[in-house]
Amino acid sequence: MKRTLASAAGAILATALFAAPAMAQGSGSATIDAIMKRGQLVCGVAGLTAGFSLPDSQGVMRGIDADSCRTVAAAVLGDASKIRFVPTTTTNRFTMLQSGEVDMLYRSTTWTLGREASLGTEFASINFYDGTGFLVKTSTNVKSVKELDGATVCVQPGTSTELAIADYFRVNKMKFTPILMQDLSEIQNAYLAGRCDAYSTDASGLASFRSQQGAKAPEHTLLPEIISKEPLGAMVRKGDDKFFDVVRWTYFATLIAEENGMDSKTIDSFAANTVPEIRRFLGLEGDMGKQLGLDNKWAYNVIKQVGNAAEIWERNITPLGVPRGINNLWTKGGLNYAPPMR
Ligand SMILES: N[C@@H](CCC(=O)N[C@@H](CS)C(=O)NCC(=O)O)C(=O)O
Repeated sequence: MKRTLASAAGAILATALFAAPAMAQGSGSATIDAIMKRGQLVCGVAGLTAGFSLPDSQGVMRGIDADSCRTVAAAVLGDASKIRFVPTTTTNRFTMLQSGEVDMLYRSTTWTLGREASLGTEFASINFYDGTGFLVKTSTNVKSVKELDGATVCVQPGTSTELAIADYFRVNKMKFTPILMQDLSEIQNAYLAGRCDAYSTDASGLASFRSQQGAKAPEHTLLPEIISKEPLGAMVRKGDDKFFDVVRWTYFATLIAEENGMDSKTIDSFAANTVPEIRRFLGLEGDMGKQLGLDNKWAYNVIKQVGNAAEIWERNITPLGVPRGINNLWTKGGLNYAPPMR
């Protein structure tokens, strides 16, 4: 009896302690409160990868990760431009998120069990279904990863690529020597200079690198094997469910808009539409935004200012020559499937 009372008291105290900070804050989300207070979303990106996040000649960050960050700024602040991009590396990205230096990451980061179970972080969305690939010099005439037994492979440390290659070579009873380099240009130059037989990272990253070679792109061949699943997405800190919901549903909003044929150019023409999900999407009924702790125009702002999932893909990834494939909507043979907005 005594023990029961004590543990009940403990539970009440724990609840009170847990609930106290949330009650003291406006939105119930420490992250959203911080974003609102500074009037800016701080989003961690790579900052060096064409198609993902790379500043253009005007210094504006471009890419699917940059735009995915912008969707969250549009949802939370009603303004996609209220954002600060913070470059992160493959190794410091997790501590930058854990320490609160960034609110979230959209940084070609693969969702894995380890990263969710042991880092105090979790994944709210997948904005790119990718896989590990290998790039070799066309002149080597290597046609398959199976020919890479004993090869040296350039790979960035702290990546899931490292682990995927180790698994693949082990399964296939092959050996390789990793050449680990943190700095992107250093590793790419090492590969170009012939210091490794292959360069491995997400196939999208290889397509991005190859496209940056311009006229010399044909000198590099992407081998046909994609040896792992690399679902890349938004990473947030655990313990802030409201912000998690916002990031997740902001991504779903870009899919639902595409499903319904709404894009940045056409969305205003849906104002008089009578389809219930479209009306809820536009904030005309249902208080979807309010339920998330946002303005009811949140999803409208996302699409009007940044675009739907197809627009974001076509703007950023199509120029790399990467077909949408499994990144299409489920209705077009892809994996992108959003739950109902109701
Ligand atoms: N998805 C993998 C690999 C991430 C990765 O290495 N990305 C590369 C290429 S897509 C990158 O961002 N390089 C740019 C940089 O390091 O600044 C992971 O999460 O570990």
